[in-house]
Amino acid sequence: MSLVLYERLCSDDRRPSPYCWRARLALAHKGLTPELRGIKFTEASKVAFSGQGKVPVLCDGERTVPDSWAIALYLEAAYPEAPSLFRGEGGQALARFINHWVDSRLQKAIAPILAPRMLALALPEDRAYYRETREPRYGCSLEELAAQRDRHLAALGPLLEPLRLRLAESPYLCGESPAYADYLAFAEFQWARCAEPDDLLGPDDDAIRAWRSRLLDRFDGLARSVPAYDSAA
Ligand SMILES: N[C@@H](CCC(=O)N[C@@H](CS)C(=O)NCC(=O)O)C(=O)O
Repeated sequence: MSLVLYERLCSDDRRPSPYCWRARLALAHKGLTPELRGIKFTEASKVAFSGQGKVPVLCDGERTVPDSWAIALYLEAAYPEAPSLFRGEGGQALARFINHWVDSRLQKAIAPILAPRMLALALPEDRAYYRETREPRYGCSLEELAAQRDRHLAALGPLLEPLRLRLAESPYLCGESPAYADYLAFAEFQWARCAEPDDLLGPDDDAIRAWRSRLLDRFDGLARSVPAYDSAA
């Protein structure tokens, strides 16, 4: 059966989207290796067959699944023999809670720091679209947003406290080995790694840094294998 993952494509073949990293890591957790197809910001029509225009979209044979959470649920149901993404009903419910926390808090804190960087990371033909869609979201130009960087960085620190506390207790959010809740949070740091020259973590964040490093190494270094921002040409 053919397995294809449509994901965001940026310049130099970079793939920074955190939503798409959720799907990449969920597939790796299940031991699956999809064919990757890059979609530019201005190519939403190329995934219109999925009934919407966003990525990730997974195609597994005849089956098309848009949305990272739906992809995780699909993989868990379709590949029950492979390692579980949730480890049971309670684990799935808690992963969904983390999904909401990441979408509504963590990503909202990280995105204003990374959005100005993303302008350069987007393909040249996508930059006008990126500016037109993101500036209304932040209510200012991307250059003004860049000037607010220190304020957004300061707001991120306290928000990471639950991660700091949990990762001081355990190598992964999900215990001795990672599962989908880990990938949800880690994908935001993977986005930062792709888009941002500086480490967003502070001096008190060694436990988060060690967790991030373990996840970069996971699956034969899958997340580490893509270029970090500072190795940009
Ligand atoms: N709820 C969706 C959100 C997906 C999403 O927003 N993906 C971004 C990846 S860059 C996207 O396609 N955005 C459309 C755009 O930027 O125009 C999920 O979890 O997969």
